[in-house]
Amino acid sequence: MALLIHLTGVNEKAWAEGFRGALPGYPVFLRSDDYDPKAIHYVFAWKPEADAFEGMDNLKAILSLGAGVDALMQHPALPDVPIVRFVDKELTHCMSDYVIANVMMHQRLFTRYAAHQKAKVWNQFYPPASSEISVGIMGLGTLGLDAAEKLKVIGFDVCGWSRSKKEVEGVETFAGDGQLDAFLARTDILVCLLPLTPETHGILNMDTFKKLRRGPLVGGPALINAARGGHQKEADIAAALEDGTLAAASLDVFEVEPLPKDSPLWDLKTCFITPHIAAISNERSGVEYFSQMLKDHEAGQPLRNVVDRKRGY
Ligand code: NDP
Ligand code: OXD
Repeated sequence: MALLIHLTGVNEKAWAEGFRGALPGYPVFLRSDDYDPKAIHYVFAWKPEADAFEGMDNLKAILSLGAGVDALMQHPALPDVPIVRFVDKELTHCMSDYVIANVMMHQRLFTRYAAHQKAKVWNQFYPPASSEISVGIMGLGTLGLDAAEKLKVIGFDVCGWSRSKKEVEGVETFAGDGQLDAFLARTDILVCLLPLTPETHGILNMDTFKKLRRGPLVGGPALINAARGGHQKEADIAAALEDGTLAAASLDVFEVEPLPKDSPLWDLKTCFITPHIAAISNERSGVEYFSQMLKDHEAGQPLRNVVDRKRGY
């Protein structure tokens, strides 16, 4: 029995130390350690290499550092064991902070005022009240629901779209492909918090942007994507910002990360870029969550927050 830490582009040593502290007596290996793959019962993974699971005949579960498991789901030799994703209060809180900050930036027309400041223009144009602005959240899961609840409390008119129908007090909900257009037609600020699956790949495209409401949000609708770069067609976002289909966009994720230096998005004044930092998995709460999960599972309890392989999230 052992836990292997396999994190690409993340400080594996720090996480391993955390797990060793939380799981006294339970062997925790780094990739660079000398270990027998047959002894590995759990792998804590982020963007694992193609040979990551080779020889692990006794694997019981894969623990995903990320809330999103799209990279794992595309692994060429993914073992047929349960995948546990990260569901965490702190991560959820951070994502809602990001969403609220960006929604309010667009509602308060900060793009317009930044341009005015640059041109030394004093023009008292009053932004619409939050109650006049409809925020449409794509994905009403752990993250989307929390953001929806908080935006509602601030006073926004919130609606949401998910795969299966949801009942959320004070939030108009839409479900499935059949209701996507109706959802878009009453949305001024579109927030993407979907998992990346074959169904949601490229969903943020020109056709989608053209269906958004052109109403109380002066200058046109805005887009916020904090989910995955694979959801967006960046050429369409650039074109939509240039021709006014979108007034502004906040992007935390990109088709290729880091965003290449020659991307036109860098130079668009109405495009707000952050480097995939909306909500990163916190080491302290991650170690606590996954160690408890491992201990509970070893004690015979079922795993929680297990990915549905068929749905892909
Ligand atoms: P959940 O699995 O809890 O929620 C996903 C939501 O999306 C559900 O409401 C689901 O519908 C809906 N959904 C899935 N497929 C479709 C579809 N085809 N059509 C309509 N709705 C769909 O995920 P989380 O809220 O925890 O996370 C969402 C994503 O956020 C992650 O997958 C990850 O990619 C991203 N993320 C980004 C971070 C960052 O720092 N930028 C940090 C953390 C996460 P239903 O409820 O019916 O199942
Ligand atoms: C995640 C992420 O999925 O950090 O958790 O993007």
